[in-house]
Amino acid sequence: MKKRIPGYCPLCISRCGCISVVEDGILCSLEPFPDHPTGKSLCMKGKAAPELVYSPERLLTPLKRTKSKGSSDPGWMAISWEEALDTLATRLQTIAQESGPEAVAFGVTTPSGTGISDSFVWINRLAHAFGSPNTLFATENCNWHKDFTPKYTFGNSIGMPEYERSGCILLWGFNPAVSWLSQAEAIARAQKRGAKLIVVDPRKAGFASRADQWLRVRPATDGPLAMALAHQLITHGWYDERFLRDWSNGPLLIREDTGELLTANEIDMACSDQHYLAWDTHEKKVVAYDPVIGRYPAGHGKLALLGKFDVRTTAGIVTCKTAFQVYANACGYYTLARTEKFTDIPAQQMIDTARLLHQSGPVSYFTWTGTAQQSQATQTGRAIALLYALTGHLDAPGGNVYFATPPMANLFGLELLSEEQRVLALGFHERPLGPGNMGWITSHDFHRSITDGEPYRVRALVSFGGNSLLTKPNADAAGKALQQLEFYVHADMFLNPTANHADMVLPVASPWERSGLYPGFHISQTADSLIQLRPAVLPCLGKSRSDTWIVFELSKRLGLEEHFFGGDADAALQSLIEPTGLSTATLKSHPEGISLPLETVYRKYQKQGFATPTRKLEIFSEHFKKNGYPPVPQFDHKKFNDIHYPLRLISAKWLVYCHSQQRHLPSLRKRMPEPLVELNPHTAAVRGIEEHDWVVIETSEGSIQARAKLVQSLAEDVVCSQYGWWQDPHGNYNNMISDIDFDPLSSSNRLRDFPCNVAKTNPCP
Ligand SMILES: Nc1nc2c(c(=O)[nH]1)N[C@H]1C(S)=C(S)[C@@H](COP(=O)(O)OP(=O)(O)OC[C@H]3O[C@@H](n4cnc5c(=O)[nH]c(N)nc54)[C@H](O)[C@@H]3O)O[C@H]1N2
Ligand SMILES: Nc1nc2c(c(=O)[nH]1)N[C@H]1C(S)=C(S)[C@@H](COP(=O)(O)OP(=O)(O)OC[C@H]3O[C@@H](n4cnc5c(=O)[nH]c(N)nc54)[C@H](O)[C@@H]3O)O[C@H]1N2
Ligand code: SF4
Ligand SMILES: [Mo]
Repeated sequence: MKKRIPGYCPLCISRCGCISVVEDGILCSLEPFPDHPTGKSLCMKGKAAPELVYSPERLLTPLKRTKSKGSSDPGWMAISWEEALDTLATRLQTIAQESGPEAVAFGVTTPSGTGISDSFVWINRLAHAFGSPNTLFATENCNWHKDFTPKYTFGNSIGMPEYERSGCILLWGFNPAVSWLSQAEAIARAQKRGAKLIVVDPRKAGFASRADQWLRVRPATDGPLAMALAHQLITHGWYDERFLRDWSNGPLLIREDTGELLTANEIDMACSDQHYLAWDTHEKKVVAYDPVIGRYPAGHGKLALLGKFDVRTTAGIVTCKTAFQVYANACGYYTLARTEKFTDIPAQQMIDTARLLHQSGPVSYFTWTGTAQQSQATQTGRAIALLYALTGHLDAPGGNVYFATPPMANLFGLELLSEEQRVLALGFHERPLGPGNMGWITSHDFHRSITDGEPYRVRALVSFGGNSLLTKPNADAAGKALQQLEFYVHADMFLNPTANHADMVLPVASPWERSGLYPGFHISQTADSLIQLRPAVLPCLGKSRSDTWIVFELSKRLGLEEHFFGGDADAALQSLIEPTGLSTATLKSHPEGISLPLETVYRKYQKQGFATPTRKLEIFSEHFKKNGYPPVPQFDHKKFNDIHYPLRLISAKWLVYCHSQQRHLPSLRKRMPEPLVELNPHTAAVRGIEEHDWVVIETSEGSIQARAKLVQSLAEDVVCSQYGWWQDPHGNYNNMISDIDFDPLSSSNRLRDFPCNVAKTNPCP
């Protein structure tokens, strides 16, 4: 009997609506689901779902190690779930009693490139309920810079382009043609309708070849480029002065001597000390701004957005500039001539791009890992966000909008961690504004904790997927650290090099053997209005179980049922969706999803302000300054010229695979059997390299091999290689990257723009 069951493919962020075709209890194929807002088409990974489900390499029973950690064969032995979960719970409790719950780290793979989104909230909640502020996650190199860093500017994430109404779309270090199919479709439709397209990418990838402007930026010089474009907009007057005056903190006065915001207690003014000051150009005197209510006094004259003013304070005359002037001056450093040298972007192209931004709005933008995996990612993200702020299109029709999404209960559980436990997150003291805030830690801090006991020793890891040896920098050190862990349990569908260091592995059901909830599909209001409970279309294979099941079983054994709805996952789900007014029964009877009557409200800041300390869009971040970071974007220029090696190494995603996964699925491997490296033909020729030759890529940290792919459009000093290969002898990209050069706020790594060289070689056997 053939069944066609609606759902969505959860294997990546695109979450394409799909129909699972099941015949006689076997998953035969996945088909597109054109009525679904993300269901127009599926990629080859989605179509290969049956290969994933029935892969002979699936883990189908819990296993425990019988050989020592040093030996190449772990000597896996099958055990029962009872034994696995009992052992796990006992060990975790013992370690927590002896060393505190922070000595147990949790781990989770990326929801943007796996189906872990089905369980993400419960895994994080488990860590927090247990008392651990340490969850190892990819965030600093992944979503942090689109979802969290922008909070320091917009008080929110970057939002989502409203493609249906955008006049100009700016894709910056983001290649949706490979990484987010449903967004790519929306962009293609917008372009057909006449929207202009600007792409900033060292590679002519995806939409770059169809763009009105493709800016072939030199890797990791995106910050200076954004500042230079902003300089063009400001000097030509191509910015939304009214929006910036009314809704940014641009008018607030900054003392020239201290670089700090001038406050009301510094002048003889009858108002609260907490007020800031701006310059009234009519009255030629300061007016107080109350950040608590987010207002200036009624009836004030026009506020100065640019300019320098002498203000009489109780301690004498103090020269001040507006925050916007401070920013404009910082942008002014990035003249066309200077920026051309940094970025390799011709001066005329910068002017043309600035004009396009000005003339063809509303502008929307998206940026992702091209700008995130840099050692100055925070300032880069700020520079791009501020450039965007100049357009005035944030949360406006056709701009980057915060669509209305199905209301969900927040069960992430950060509040379950006491304040004392929260600040114990590894790396939190060094970077209090970074991912430690959310209970997420980096591999660098994790490994230091294991090997050096700094600032204390983590003794155990419970990881739900992930393959950090392949996906985080400095894999050699990572392997050594994992070997020193007292107790490591890894839950996964498959073994991988990281899991091979585990003491136990737990078999996880594939997404087709479990259900998953998705509240909002991101790419438009229609998509974001849809809430869908994807049903399991098959029973769990072997003894595999969902991550959610593992979490809830563990919660019972750890005595944490009170935080896990008595260990009842259905009750938990009902709680999660409570604010929507829907029941799980209703969602179950509508596997195609339910569209809620949600409406976009534009420019929400006009009612509620921005969720920032000044309640305005923050051109100037006092919060950054207080924590030792530049309050307006600033870059270390030495980094742009630190080449001891002649070439600059970058990496990117490929359509065929997600990160280190799927190389064992035959139909995919056939399409991309070996790792590739993209090189300019001239760079290749002077080294005697021809198309398809084996090449060795070398950095100060290590080397790998890959097949040459000659790409005329790539700059001569840029090399783009793949990461994530391990069922292959040619080496691990991330072993060529050092983990000590990272962003000082977020700790994102220099996975792009690493100095390297290439040479012709013979492949290893
Ligand atoms: N050089 C370089 N390195 C990079 C990147 C880059 O661009 N360049 N990108 C970075 C980015 S953006 C990210 S997000 C990280 C990703 O880093 P990781 O999260 O380590 O991702 P994967 O390599 O995809 O590892 C996924 C593992 O989780 C398992 N898995 C998949 N689905 C599930 C599930 O539902 N449950 C469980 N329990 N396990 C599951 C898979 O079988 C696999 O073993 O890599 C980063 N590393
Ligand atoms: N097929 C597939 N899809 C995926 C994933 C996958 O692994 N495979 N992973 C998912 C995940 S976890 C994520 S985070 C997203 C990521 O999605 P994207 O951010 O789109 O992923 P990338 O291809 O790594 O990077 C985007 C572009 O950045 C460019 N780039 C490299 N260095 C620089 C630079 O210095 N400056 C600029 N401006 N650009 C640069 C690359 O050439 C690339 O075209 O994709 C998700 N979707
Ligand atoms: S792009 Fe491919 S892997 Fe990602 S959700 Fe769609 S079909 Fe699945
Ligand atoms: Mo990611």
